[in-house]
Amino acid sequence: MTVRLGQIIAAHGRHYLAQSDGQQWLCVTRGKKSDVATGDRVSFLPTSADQGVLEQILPRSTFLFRSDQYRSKLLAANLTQLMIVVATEPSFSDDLVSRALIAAEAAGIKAYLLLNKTDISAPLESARARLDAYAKLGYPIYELSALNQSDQALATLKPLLLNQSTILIGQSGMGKSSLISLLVPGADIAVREISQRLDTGKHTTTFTRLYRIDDNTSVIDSPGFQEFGLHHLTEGMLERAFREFAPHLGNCRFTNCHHAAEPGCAVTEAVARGEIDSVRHDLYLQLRHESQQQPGYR
Ligand SMILES: Nc1nc2c(ncn2[C@@H]2O[C@H](COP(=O)(O)OP(=O)(O)OP(=O)(O)O)[C@@H](O)[C@H]2O)c(=O)[nH]1
Ligand SMILES: [Mg+2]
Ligand SMILES: [Zn+2]
Repeated sequence: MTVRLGQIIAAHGRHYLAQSDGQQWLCVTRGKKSDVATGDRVSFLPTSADQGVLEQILPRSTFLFRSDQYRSKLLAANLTQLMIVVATEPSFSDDLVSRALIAAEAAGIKAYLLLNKTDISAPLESARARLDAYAKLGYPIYELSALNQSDQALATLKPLLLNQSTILIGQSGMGKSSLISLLVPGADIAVREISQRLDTGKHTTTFTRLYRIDDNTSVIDSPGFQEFGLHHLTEGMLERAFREFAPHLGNCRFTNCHHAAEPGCAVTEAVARGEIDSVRHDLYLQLRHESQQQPGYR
């Protein structure tokens, strides 16, 4: 059989589901190589009517990583944008939202925030107030209710997704899969089928899954996360990922300034004047600390 081209639409352990011409193929990698991610464009050699062996990963336009002290994990490849889903209830973590934004900046992809479950009115105002900090940084925020105002949610999302490769990420229970099933009717069923094929046997979101909406539009559902390590980002990547630092970079007294305790640091001076949120600067220091904790880093 001849080699085919496809896109990875789901990854679980060392099993991958590739879509090629509307058909799905359960693929494995040769040997131990397993740096394949959802969204990857691949070539594979069919070994039966619906199975194959991955040959090559085609060059990626973008890649989104998270990492801990020991290794980094490719969450998805070839994205153009990331939507962070938060909700009125359960409450969301600002630390995680900020980390996801930093990951998007580092990957060079656009980032949005979606506030879901606006039908739950009691916590709505405080959620809005908290999100205002991200709006001030220039990140667009959209309000939705996947359950109670699904038509409106669709009308909001569709134009944002058009001709983009989008991933929805966020903590568990925020409503990522609910939004996806509005966009892709039958998505629930597809996940259940894939769970069986990839042998997870679970119905909740346990792996990333790409849904193709049209030739140029796709959306990825991902499992909720409880932490978002960014150990792989270097200091230089970090300072550029905090977009509000940009006007100040290059104005520090020392060219190799770490923006921590150095005299004449333009960034910490901006923090002192209230132009940069001190919570964000603290996160920068924390991430810088984490990036230095890499004993056996690959
Ligand atoms: N009230 C209300 N509930 C919602 C809304 N959207 C989703 N939910 C509920 O929130 C719960 C979690 O929704 P999911 O879509 O599974 O959340 P998720 O982000 O995919 O969660 P994980 O897969 O665990 O990461 C479900 O019980 C949904 O019915 C909404 O707009 N309003
Ligand atoms: Mg889900
Ligand atoms: Zn500085």
